[in-house]
Amino acid sequence: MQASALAHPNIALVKYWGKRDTQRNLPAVGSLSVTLDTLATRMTVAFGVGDRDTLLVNGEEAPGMLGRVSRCLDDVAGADRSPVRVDSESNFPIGAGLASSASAFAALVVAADAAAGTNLDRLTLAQVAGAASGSAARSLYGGIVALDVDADQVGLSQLARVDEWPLAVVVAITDAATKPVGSGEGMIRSAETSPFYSSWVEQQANDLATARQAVASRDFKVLGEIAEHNCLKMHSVMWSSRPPIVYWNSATLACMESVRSLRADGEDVFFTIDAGPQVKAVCLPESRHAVADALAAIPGVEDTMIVGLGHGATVVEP
Ligand code: 2P0
Repeated sequence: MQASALAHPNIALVKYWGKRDTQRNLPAVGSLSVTLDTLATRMTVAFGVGDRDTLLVNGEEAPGMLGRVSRCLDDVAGADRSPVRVDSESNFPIGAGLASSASAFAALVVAADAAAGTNLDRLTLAQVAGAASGSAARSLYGGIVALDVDADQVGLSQLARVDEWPLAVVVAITDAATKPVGSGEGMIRSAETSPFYSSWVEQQANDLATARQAVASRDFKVLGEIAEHNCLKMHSVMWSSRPPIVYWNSATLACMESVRSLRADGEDVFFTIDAGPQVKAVCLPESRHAVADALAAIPGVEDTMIVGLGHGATVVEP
């Protein structure tokens, strides 16, 4: 009763920020993302080990995350399941705005399903992962992915496979430390205090429709315009929350400026930024080296990585 799964983080181009139902962790808005390759979380789940659930993250006990993990395992295998030992290994910084909870919970549900032999379909696994961490639902799928929300559940669709539109993403790390405000707490604060929150929610359907159409017609320019606009709106909601939620540092701003100037020089690139100070520059593959070189030269950029688009979470050999 043991299995392992591998999942990649995903980066939203149209963002999820806000919850319709905090109890069930139902997003207030739909979102659209790209699943990455290279960065990955490998999760091993073993049922029937010990007399209580245990969780190791990169070899260290992580009691703070255990409640969320145990509830997610209940959703897959039933509350009467036996105790579980979970081992999680990620090859990138955790809790720093690189979507580590997305790859972690996507890998967790796939490994738990295989270990318990429950054989749930992909959409159900995505919904279970999403109940633990909203963005994790998207990492069950590869390439370009849309998450839609209706009154009481999320739906997912793959808009383009990896080989259908092989975009590249340059990740610029400007501070790998754990973020000061977690996403879940930040979303609740924004809904309660930002005067811009209701407009953010209202406009999301339009942004999603524009981005979906841009993906369908492989229109990189339109996709970039809507993604940057949507990202800046989300951060405006964060900044206008009380107390404000500011994830950026001066290198974050310098990277954004550099992306604009690369674009003015003819490179096909746009930026997006999540709940952290890292900048993700999405580009057509032919622009990736010029973009990575420019971002790496910015003072305060600690590291850059060039990644492609990846596949959805899968079972792997233990
Ligand atoms: C996203 N983020 O769409 C947005 C953009 C961060 C900024 O989804 O509370 O860890 O666990 O459902 O999925 C990060 O939030 O939040 C996130 P919970 P999650 O990628």
